Amino acid sequence: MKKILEMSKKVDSVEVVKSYLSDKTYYDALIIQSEILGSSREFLVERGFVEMLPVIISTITDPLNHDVLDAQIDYYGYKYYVTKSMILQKQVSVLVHDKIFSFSPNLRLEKEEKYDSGRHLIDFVQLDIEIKNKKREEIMDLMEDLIIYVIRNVLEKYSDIIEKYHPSLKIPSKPFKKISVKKAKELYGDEYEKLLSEQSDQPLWLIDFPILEREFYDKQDPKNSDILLDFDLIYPEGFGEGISGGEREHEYEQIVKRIKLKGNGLESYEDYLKIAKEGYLEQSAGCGIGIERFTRFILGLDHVEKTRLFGKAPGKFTI
Ligand code: ASN
Repeated sequence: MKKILEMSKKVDSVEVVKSYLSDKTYYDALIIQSEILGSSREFLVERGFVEMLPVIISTITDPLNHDVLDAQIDYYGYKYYVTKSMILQKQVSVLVHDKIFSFSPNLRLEKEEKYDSGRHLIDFVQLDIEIKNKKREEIMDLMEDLIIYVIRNVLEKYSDIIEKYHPSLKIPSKPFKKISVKKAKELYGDEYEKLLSEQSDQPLWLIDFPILEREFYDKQDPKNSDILLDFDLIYPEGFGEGISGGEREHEYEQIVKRIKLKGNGLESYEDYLKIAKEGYLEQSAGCGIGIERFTRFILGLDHVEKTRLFGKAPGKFTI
């Protein structure tokens, strides 16, 4: 905590406005991002998805697999969590409509060291999707189509902007390569994600994460209990991770087992566990694609903070 106060800085609000007006990147990034939002929505609605409004605060949220500072709101003596991801709400939402999506704002108070990744904002938006009774392969296939659809539209409409920022951008070809985390570690060592991304010129899938490396809601592989039926999308050219998702745990006993395995207490999930115990949760699979990261990749920018107005990068305090 002390280190954060020493290193983090307040950014002058007038300087922020001046940079928006002098650096054309913001202007162009907003045009591209607007196209990403519109094209993604069009793509999903065309395939029968129903859009739901995002959940900003709730009695339950994603525990995440990595450490962030906590964000809670006290409301008449009860505790609301600010959404870190809508995963647990998505599992409930597919009971109402089989195929749902939402542009979901997530608050993750990342430690300031994350700034250098170029990929982190503490307040970002992910396009979260979930489908009832689907396998992960169908989600991956859908996301390949979505990425191709969006990039094609961007290139068709805004080739002048792309030419200026990321002239080597091309429409990826299907199917994207898949590599298990185990295999990737054998080939590249601990820096596998970074190296895979840097050495690739096409997006690719990392699959089968070891059970303790991801959250409790990603489904354990019934054929190999050490791994999960999940995936990450890795952008090429060093742009790193852009999607994570998987099949979900939906059975009460298994969920409890998985929460305990991660060393988490059950108290924070009381409302979620009640629903699971009553047998309401069903099989589903889904994922989330970070909008700012997608924009950064398409434009080939060095940092996601350039992809939106009022972006909050780790360690910065700003309007
Ligand atoms: N959106 C992700 C998923 O659907 C979860 C996350 O962002 N942590 O799996």
